[in-house]
Amino acid sequence: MSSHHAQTRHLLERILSIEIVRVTERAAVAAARLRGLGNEKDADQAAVDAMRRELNKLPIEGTVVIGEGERDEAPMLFIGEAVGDGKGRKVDIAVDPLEGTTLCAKDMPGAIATMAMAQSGTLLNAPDVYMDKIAIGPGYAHGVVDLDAAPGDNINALAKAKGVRPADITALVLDRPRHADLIAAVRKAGASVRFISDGDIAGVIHTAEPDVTGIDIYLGIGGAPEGVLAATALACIGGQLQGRLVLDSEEKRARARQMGIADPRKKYELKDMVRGDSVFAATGVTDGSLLRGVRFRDGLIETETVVMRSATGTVRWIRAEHRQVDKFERG
Ligand code: VTB
Repeated sequence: MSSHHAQTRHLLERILSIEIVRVTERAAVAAARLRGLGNEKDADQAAVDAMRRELNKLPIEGTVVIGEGERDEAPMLFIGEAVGDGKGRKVDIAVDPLEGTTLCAKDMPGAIATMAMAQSGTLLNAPDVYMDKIAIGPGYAHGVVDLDAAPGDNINALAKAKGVRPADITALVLDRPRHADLIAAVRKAGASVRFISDGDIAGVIHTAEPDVTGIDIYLGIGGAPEGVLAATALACIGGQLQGRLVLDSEEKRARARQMGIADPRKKYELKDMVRGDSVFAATGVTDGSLLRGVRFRDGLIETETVVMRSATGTVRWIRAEHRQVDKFERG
């Protein structure tokens, strides 16, 4: 590639990393209009429609590799859908237009609109199934914790590496019956468990700043799409993440095979989920621990977004005031 080419490519990536902020902003605002109305589906659809509209304005030839459902289901941003104006760079797109639909419908903390963009062919193409995950922040030797180690051993290893007692370790876990054994084992090792009802992308991101969040490790089974999105964030801010798809039926294994997954038991490292340069963005829908939610004021909409680039590790927090409210919402 000529240096001129390399330069334009670089420039384009830099521009795109700001452009994607518009995408999550609009999805967040659309969903926020339906906060607290008890209708998860409508809120999700509103976020999807806004996200698609904005994605299609980007100068990219994008393919959704992490999305919601398959082609013939509800008109979601489906896996395989082409997005962008079709004229720019080929990129992989991962979306979770409304992460925490229940949180939004109940106007509870932590709903976000999120997406990631990466070099074409570099994101794990995961079906919409569960993923068993383990994540810690930056600064530890690789492999200090492991998905296949006993939870108690992971807590002890992490405490030792951090130079604290297991009692000083806090694990974040989704509050689900399926985690009963995991929770018991973590507590038996002496660590404490903090629960979230939804929203494990933010949960994984929080492990990167234990001093601020009080969270040292994320453990348990959540969505696979959320796992890949969290991986794109950690690829920017550092930290370790391992995941394994939960392919517990022949139907799911067949679906995974079709997406190119030969080994249904494969343990994915972060670098297997995100193999190239990526950009991650999230905008708050409801107020949360990661981001402030959308504020509607007289003639003004306020949003807060975080956008990260893996190539440089830059993290930007963007507080925006949108003034042409009608235009902003109509697209
Ligand atoms: C998690 C969480 C999501 O789904 O992935 C979780 O991050 C896992 O699924 O916000 P179950 O709800 O079936 O346990 C969400 O809670 C909702 O999409």
